Amino acid sequence: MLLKAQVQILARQEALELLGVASTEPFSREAEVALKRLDQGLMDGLPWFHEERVRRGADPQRLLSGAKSILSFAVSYYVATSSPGQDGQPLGRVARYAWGMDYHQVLKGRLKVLIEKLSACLGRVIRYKVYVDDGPMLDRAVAYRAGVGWYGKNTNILTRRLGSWVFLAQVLTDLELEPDTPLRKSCGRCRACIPACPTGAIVAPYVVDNRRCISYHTIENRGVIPREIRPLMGDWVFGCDLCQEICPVNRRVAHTKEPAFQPREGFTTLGLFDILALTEEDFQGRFRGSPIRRATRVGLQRNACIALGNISDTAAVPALARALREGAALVRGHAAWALGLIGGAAAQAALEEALQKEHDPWVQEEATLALASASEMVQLGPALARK
Ligand code: B12
Repeated sequence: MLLKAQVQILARQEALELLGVASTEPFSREAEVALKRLDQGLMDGLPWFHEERVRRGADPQRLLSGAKSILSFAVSYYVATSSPGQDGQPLGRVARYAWGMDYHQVLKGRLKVLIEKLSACLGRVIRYKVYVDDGPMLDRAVAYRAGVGWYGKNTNILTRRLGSWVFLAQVLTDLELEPDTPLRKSCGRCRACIPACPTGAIVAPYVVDNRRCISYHTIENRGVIPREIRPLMGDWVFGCDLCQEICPVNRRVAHTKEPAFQPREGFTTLGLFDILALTEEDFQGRFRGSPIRRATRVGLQRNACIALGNISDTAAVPALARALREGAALVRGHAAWALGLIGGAAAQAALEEALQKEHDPWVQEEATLALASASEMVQLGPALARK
């Protein structure tokens, strides 16, 4: 008991807000759920999320032999509003979790300090491993078992005090601590998050289909975003918060005071013309130490094209035309799509020019389809104006 109280005090010192303890029994039910989702193709597009990873991650003894307990932490990143955008250009939205510094580095550093201090208090070496998002451990399953929060229908862990705007972090350790019990709480009859997802990615309560999730497409998808998903993505360029913003549990939560997670200027929304113009060197420099780096430069430029298409302002035509001439193939194809959506004579001319020079078959296909849609709009223009 004394030990748990000591951990609590040290956690507070390291600004690790919510703490629970989970046993190291295998997470058999959660592994079954994850394996079923894999089988059903709901995790498609994440090659690193495979059967062996799930089996390993669900068995704490395989991660650290002799492990006796898991410390489960939740740390808020919530800030309500973003800073105003950059010099009048169209902006793309970034999910809140990426407004501040890279949480992997920040939290892992704190967890290590906590263990070092605890080790000094106890006068013995503690065997441990830390996990924050990027390891095989099933972070949500641990938080649920440790009583840190409950499963929301959008699959996020909801906490009483901080809502779902939390990062989850774990220390798997050989310390023997009294385990906590899961909370006796659920979302009840509330289903608000399900229709709030514009792509219908929450296919049933507690089930997200990765292939439809805006967060997946903008962050993890390294290829073409399906044509039917693109118009539904709005102006999101990195992640998505819609299923959390609608959640009533998230309504009255306090802002985080954590300096590392305060919104940084130029990270809460991204100037879309700036993104299209980024060189690899610019990209690495600007997003070093930010979760946004995960999307890669080409991925972010692809997302910027889609957002510009959805915003549909003709002021974006020159920037998109340049991307269609000079971007990577993935960017060129999505720039063509956006120009087709915006339409007008200038967009049409850019697409015609591209079609004369383009060698990539997929970009040719996108440009051909886009040209058909842009020309249709040019022809419909006068008719629409007469109405
Ligand atoms: C892969 C992944 C993604 C993928 C896939 C999402 C998905 N469907 O899992 C993508 C890129 C889409 C993604 C998006 C996001 N992610 Co993510 N992601 C992960 C990662 C690496 C693995 C998640 C996982 O195991 N998925 C497998 C599926 C099957 O799990 P699941 O849907 O969560 O279901 C589990 C439980 O809900 C439970 N469960 C579900 N149904 C049932 C039924 C029964 C009977 C039982 C017993 C259990 C159970 O068991 C399942 C297996 O553990 C974790 C970090 C980690 N290592 O755990 C972060 C993590 C889940 N992500 C996180 C965040 C912040 C996000 C985003 C909010 C970011 C954003 N704003 O864009 C979105 C949220 C989208 C959403 N609604 O899920 C946080 C979530 C924090 C929280 N409060 O829950 C995590 C925990 C990272 C962290 N350490 O902070 N993510």
